[in-house]
Amino acid sequence: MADYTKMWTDLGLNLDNHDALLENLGGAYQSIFMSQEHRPEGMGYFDFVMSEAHGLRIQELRDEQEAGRKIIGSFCVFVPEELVLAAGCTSVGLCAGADFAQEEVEKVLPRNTCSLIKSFFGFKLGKVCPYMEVSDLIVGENTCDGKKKSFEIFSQMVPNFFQMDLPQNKAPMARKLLKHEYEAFIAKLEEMTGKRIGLEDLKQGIATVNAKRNALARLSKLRTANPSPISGLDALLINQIAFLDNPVRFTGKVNALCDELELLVKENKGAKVENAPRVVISGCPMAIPNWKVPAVIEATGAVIVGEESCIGERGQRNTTDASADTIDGLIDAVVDRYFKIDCAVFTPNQERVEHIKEMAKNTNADGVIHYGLQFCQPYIMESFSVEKTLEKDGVSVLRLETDYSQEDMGQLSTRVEAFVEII
Ligand code: BJ8
Repeated sequence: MADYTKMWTDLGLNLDNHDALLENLGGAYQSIFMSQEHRPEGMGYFDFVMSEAHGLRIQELRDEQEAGRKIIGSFCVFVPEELVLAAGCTSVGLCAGADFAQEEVEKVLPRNTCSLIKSFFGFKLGKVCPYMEVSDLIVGENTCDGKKKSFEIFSQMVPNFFQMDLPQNKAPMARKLLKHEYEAFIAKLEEMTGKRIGLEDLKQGIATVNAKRNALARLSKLRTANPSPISGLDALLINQIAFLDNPVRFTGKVNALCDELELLVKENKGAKVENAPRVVISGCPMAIPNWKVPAVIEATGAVIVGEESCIGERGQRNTTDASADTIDGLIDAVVDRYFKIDCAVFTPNQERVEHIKEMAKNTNADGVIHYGLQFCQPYIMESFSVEKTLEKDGVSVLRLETDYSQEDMGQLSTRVEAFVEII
């Protein structure tokens, strides 16, 4: 990597902390990703993006900023990238996938807060996240109680914060609320840029994001082959990078990778052996660099064939209808697309369990591993009904509850190995 010390200093990062984070991250990446066998050549691009995630990509964002674009950071797949792009801004997902500065975090948050929330507080307090620091606006959403209440504190730590209220059910009034919130978000973006979003801007924003989602859907479909042409770890990595990379370039690279995977499928070549146990992973989002549970699963010889997660199918499936010829019609289409997201903060949330069943069937999975982050009430509560409903249908389920620490690795491996043996 080139020397980015000046850029990191200008962004206000704590260089010692940041060096420690990068060293850790680099080591984990080498041992988890680069040690895999039979990786498609197209993964080279995604390895490169990861190696430059705090370097070249941040430089690009700063160049965009100099050219007048605003950078919008967000934590949730309910924040529509279509609207951000239509406003002439760039969207970045703020990762929250590793523990950092835990002692500092526990001075401002209760200990029994989920790792994901603690993680973004740790990145902020430890001054190690260039994406957070480069963002002109950070959007927080009222989803689970943990995020909603912690944003009251977090919003005081950043210069420009926008709170988005989200519905908790799928009633007509709830849809009205979502539309109201998206209109308020549009107004905020327009105020920041000093420009109104036009019909063509929004059409273009929708087209760019639809193309990205179509490429990711193509990748998902290719994983239904036996043997699957790509490991679950690599597919997860691509889904994680979807939140950081330039969307047009990313789409091109995913499609190029899919061309290669199509050939591998024709030649019956896979990331793992034919008939390897096939697993769908379902539950809390896995933000970069949270690779712990997938690494444990694939170390057993099993292959992950789908992620029912916001960093995966829940976040990326369904495109937006771009056929309306008024701004209001297009905003309605955006609302309709996002209103389908079956996050566990919604109640009731029967669609999610149906979606998991459908994914298990379409991917020919032998079992589902439900991944719940400790203290995440929405997903852990739902995991009981997910298990009951799927097992009634003959699908084996393993419920895991964990955090970002490495302390339970032994116990996790034992449980996952035992599960993989019986499926
Ligand atoms: S749409 S899943 S990205 S809210 S793990 S912080 S739920 S206590 S992240 Fe999410 Fe949007 Fe829903 Fe998706 Fe709370 Fe659970 Fe922590 Fe969580």
